[in-house]
Amino acid sequence: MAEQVQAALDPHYLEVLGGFAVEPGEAGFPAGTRTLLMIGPKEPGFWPHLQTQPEWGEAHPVDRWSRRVIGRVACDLGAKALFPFGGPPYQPFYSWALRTGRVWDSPVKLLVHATQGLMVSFRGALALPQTLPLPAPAVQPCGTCAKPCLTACPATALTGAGYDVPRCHAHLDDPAGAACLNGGCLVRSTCPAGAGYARMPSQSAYHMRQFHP
Ligand code: B12
Repeated sequence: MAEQVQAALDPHYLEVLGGFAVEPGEAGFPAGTRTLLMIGPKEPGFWPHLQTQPEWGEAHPVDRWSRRVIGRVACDLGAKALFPFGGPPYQPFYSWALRTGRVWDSPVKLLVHATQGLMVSFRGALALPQTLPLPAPAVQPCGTCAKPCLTACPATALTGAGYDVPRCHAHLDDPAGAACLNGGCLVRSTCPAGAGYARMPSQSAYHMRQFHP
């Protein structure tokens, strides 16, 4: 079944980033859920693929594409699809990610993944009625890291003290914030753990524009 899930995701440049077992009757999940799998972009190729899809060019293409594609995969597998967008209220993707043992909170609080670093993000989750074997827990990459994330933010908006959202927006309004706006958050892109993750600058720029229209 685990192979079947990944095989269903492969054509869409998506992958299982981690999962966890859900207790029978546990609150906060669709009835009958026994396994939750968290799904994110599989690189290289995710962004160019997305731009060939019918949703591209209309409003909120990434979320509408995620709904269609992950929704269909869920139907085919007898699962329920859950999404990080569409709130408030929001599904607690951040807390779920911590529960996988493959994603952690970083020194700047954003989530960090062993191979995708601070660039980790989710397009959806699959709530399955079966108890499935899960991706093994990984090693937190920050322990041995020099932690450049702590000092990378030119506006000191995202640091070990947390995330000052108004300060981040003010910097993005200033010409000095062009590098962040056009190439993505410098804190996220400085993460050594994510250095091998082929996220395209145009993809980061798109998400920054969503965050800061
Ligand atoms: C609302 C929201 C925001 C808000 C407010 C964040 C806040 N202070 O709470 C704003 C608009 C500021 C925001 C910004 C960003 N966000 Co955001 N956001 C969300 C969203 C939709 C809901 C969070 C929530 O309230 N959940 C409800 C509570 C009950 O659930 P929870 O999981 O327990 O909530 C925890 C998180 O909110 C976390 N948290 C607290 N403060 C912050 C601050 C930040 C920046 C993040 C990422 C998390 C975070 O602590 C909470 C308690 O454990 C989630 C998706 C989701 N469904 O969870 C994405 C999510 C947390 N965001 C994400 C991302 C990618 C971003 C951006 C980096 C987007 C971008 N530009 O590309 C930016 C940060 C700007 C930057 N420097 O680049 C990712 C996480 C990536 C990561 N590596 O950690 C998520 C999971 C979305 C996804 N599809 O993957 N975000």
